[in-house]
Amino acid sequence: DTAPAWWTSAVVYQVYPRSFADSDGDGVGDLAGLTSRLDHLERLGVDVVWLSPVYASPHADNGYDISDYQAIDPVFGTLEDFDRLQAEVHARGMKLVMDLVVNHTSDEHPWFVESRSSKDNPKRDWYWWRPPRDGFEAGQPGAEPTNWESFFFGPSWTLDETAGEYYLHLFDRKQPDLNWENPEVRQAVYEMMRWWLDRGVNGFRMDVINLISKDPALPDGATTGAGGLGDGFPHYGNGPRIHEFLREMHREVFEGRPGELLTVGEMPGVTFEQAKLFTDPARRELDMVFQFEHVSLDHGPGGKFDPKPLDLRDLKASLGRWQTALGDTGWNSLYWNNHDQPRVVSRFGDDGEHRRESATALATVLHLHRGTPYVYQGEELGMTNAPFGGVGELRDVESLNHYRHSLAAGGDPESVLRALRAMGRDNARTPVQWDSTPNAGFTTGEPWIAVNPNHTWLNAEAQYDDPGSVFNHYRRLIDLRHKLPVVAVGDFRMLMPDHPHVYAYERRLDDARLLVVANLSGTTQAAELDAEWSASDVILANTEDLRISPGRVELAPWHALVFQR
Ligand code: ISL
Repeated sequence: DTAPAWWTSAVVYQVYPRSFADSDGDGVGDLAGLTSRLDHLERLGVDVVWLSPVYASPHADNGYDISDYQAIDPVFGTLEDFDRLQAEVHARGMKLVMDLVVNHTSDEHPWFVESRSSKDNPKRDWYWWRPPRDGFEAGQPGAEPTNWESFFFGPSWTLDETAGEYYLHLFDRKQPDLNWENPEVRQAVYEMMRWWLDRGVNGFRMDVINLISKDPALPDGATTGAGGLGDGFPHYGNGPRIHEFLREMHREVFEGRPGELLTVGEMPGVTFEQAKLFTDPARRELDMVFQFEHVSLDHGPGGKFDPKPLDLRDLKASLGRWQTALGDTGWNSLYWNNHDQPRVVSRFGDDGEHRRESATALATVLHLHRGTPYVYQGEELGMTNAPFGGVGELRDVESLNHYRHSLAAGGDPESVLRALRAMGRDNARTPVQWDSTPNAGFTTGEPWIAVNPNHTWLNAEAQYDDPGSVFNHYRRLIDLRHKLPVVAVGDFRMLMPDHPHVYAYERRLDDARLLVVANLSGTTQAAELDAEWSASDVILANTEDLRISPGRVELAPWHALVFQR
């Protein structure tokens, strides 16, 4: 067999550029700002930077609605700024991975502008156009070609008056879905990808890539209740040609390219059986995928905005299942956070009394699994959810649509807001907290979204020289992955699966063994250990207070220990 892939010992850092660092005082983060802060990433020790979209965009969904794939949006800078950033990233020995958003474009992309211009435009078939449902007039309620509900609420079809037809948008109406059945669409995408690779980028994070193959029959989904809308997922999630498309993309774009590249597919609703197929290297599709099972465990019957407390046993069962399923073939991505998820320390940890301990315990548990860890900006500082006062402080299209639709359906504004505060995506999008100055060192202007008031004490500057800080704990975890092959490629075995508060597992590679034991609760917990482990085997802990006796360890709230032999 060959050597393990380079990304088995790599850690990826996600930058959401709008909220990272602003160089010109317009209140929006930009490429020059990011370039000026690369020392932070180098200090942390990450290997790869994944850059959320910086392409030209009307920003209906903060850049996940692209109007030109080969231009930088002026709010972020210029192509020159991009080249400078890329050169600086590479000069620090890191790689740069771009966000690829090709399930949909912006409705302002020239492709869509042409497509909508008339029924016989050559690009008409680049998107999903359909007449009103049989027996309905255009615009009449229920006339949408299918009953599918959009991810961002309401129908996933919008009527275009020009030709009296509807177009499909699984997300916002400003994000029309491309028709991947059309080979011209696929070739245009591949050409654009090659252009970025030729420019020097090191791969792609592929937005909702498991939604690109739709069943062309477009059947209705089972109705889920909300205004008679239905769940279309079975007809576009992991659709009939998805593997064919990804293999074709691999062949057309990646095959034979020199250098170390990374491909990771974002895949809502993906199962581990499917993930194994997507990431089996022999199939030449993707290196790894983002799955969503573990970040759905606190969703209630009403979905993400009907949250319920996490049961740790569910989390262990879920992540453990994925470890086993992709144990021999395929590869896991490991993440708690990204720009769509609430902050993990507020969600699964304790962002009050035990903030530092819970942030470091959660990090320890995640990073020492088998897979490639992803750190989302601010996570390495233990940044928390934001205390949004009212709906006026929210910016995200998903949150605002949810608010509007819930109130229209008779929801109580205060309880809708409470759910948005807990689960809304804006929690992840408040500016990175660099220092204690009024705008946290993010901007000299008016930030596009409010800075979290806790930046006065929770910030990067306060953490660099504090050995016990969340930042320095992440640094040590990343270092462990670089140094220890057992972290990168060892086997995984879950321990104590039924314990409600302790997360424990073992990794093995030949004679090397690693043991992770963490108390993910606010009360003291005890765990039994194999008698051979002793305090002298501890290589990393988020406390100096070790309570280890032969065969037993006692863990104060949120304490996490790593043993190695
Ligand atoms: O966070 C979500 C809503 O609850 C997810 O469903 C999310 O929309 C889904 O994971 C897809 O996310 C990606 O594509 C979206 C974009 O808004 C997200 O920011 C992106 O990560 C559409 O491009």
